[in-house]
Amino acid sequence: MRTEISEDLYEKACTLMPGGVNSPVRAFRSVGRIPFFVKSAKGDRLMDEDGNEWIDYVCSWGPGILGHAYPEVVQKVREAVLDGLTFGTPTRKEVELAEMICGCMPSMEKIRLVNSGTEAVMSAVRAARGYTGRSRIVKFRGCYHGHSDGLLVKAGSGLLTGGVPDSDGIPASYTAHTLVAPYNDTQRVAEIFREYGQEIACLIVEPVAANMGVVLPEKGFLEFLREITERYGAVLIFDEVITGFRLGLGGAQEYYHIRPDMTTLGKIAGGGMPLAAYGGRREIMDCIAPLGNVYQAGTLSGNPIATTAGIATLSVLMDQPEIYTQIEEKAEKLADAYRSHAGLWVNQIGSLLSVFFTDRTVRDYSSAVFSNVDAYAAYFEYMLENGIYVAPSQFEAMFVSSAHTREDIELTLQCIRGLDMQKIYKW
Ligand code: HOZ
Repeated sequence: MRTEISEDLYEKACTLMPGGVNSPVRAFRSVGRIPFFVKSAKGDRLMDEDGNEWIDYVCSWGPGILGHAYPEVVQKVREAVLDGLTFGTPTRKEVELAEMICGCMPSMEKIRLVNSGTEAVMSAVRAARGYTGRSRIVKFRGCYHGHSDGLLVKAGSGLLTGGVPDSDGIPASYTAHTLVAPYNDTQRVAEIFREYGQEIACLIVEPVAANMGVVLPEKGFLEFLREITERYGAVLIFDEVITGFRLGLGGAQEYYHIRPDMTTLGKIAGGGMPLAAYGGRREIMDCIAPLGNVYQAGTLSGNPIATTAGIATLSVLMDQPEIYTQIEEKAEKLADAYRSHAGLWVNQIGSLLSVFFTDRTVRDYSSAVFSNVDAYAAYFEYMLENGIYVAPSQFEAMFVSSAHTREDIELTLQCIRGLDMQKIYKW
């Protein structure tokens, strides 16, 4: 594998950007190597500056459900660009995309388009606080909801491997209203509500956690969250930035038949462009300016190129709903191959999966962090040497797309079967 050009770029990048990157996990630090620099991508393949090519199971951390450079999406974006890049005015496409999203997720009676998942969550929490007139929020240990101040408490994703439990630069007063419970622990949630119930504005949860690796909600967990938030008049927010349009057109809320009060979306909703959304019950959304006093705004919100990519991507998924069964089947095959090895725990749902380097059940943050991250790093290196790119961290998800070909899935299966666990674990 040639790495000279990526090495040079990385050296220069490190003089210009913190850690040489624009988002921490991309620096590959938790797998103990330097990152490759991608030049282009097509279908299920990534090509780097040195001419290496990988089968990609990161898919830009989720948006790439159709693979890279999907022809219809690219064509629509090309056409849209000629009409102008940004107007800062309402457009027809915003209305079209809003209608599509609300049609897929009926719990979103009204929606606001923003630019990133972080912005969507931050705004949803503000709306919930404005609506209820309460301050406290409940989140789960290991669930990641973007990097806004109040939510960087026991968060997942890069924070699990970055060596800092939470973030510097956040005054304690900003997180004083954030209460944290272990994922899947209904008893602890009940205790929190018994103590603070009348002060809780909202409870936010990834209905399938995917930022401490993939962790599934246990039977009754989401139902319990629905019931207790309703009982105490708190807003239930489903963070579906990853699961939205990934587990199906209706996301995790359709999959588990739970109607949250609010939902946050990103990734697939923008078809690979910076677009995210939050929405929910009409009376909550009507608290947002200019109708109400909860302020939230953005110059590039509802950007015409991003809405075009979103519309094009969702149109493909709506026209070909069989994609969901196909990508789930591929993910199941991969999961089965991993499960044939001792010393691994696999969580999989739809086209999302994670392989944890532990033989214990992974059901929450404490069990996830029990994984052997050195073994994960050895596995990552082995996959890379075999032309396969998986997440450069134990605590992220593996994403399967409609572009993963039968041949590439077969190559991946062979590679998984060939894993030498003695070597990986240095047994
Ligand atoms: N927050 C993303 C992982 N859950 C990482 C995004 C990126 O580095 O691009």
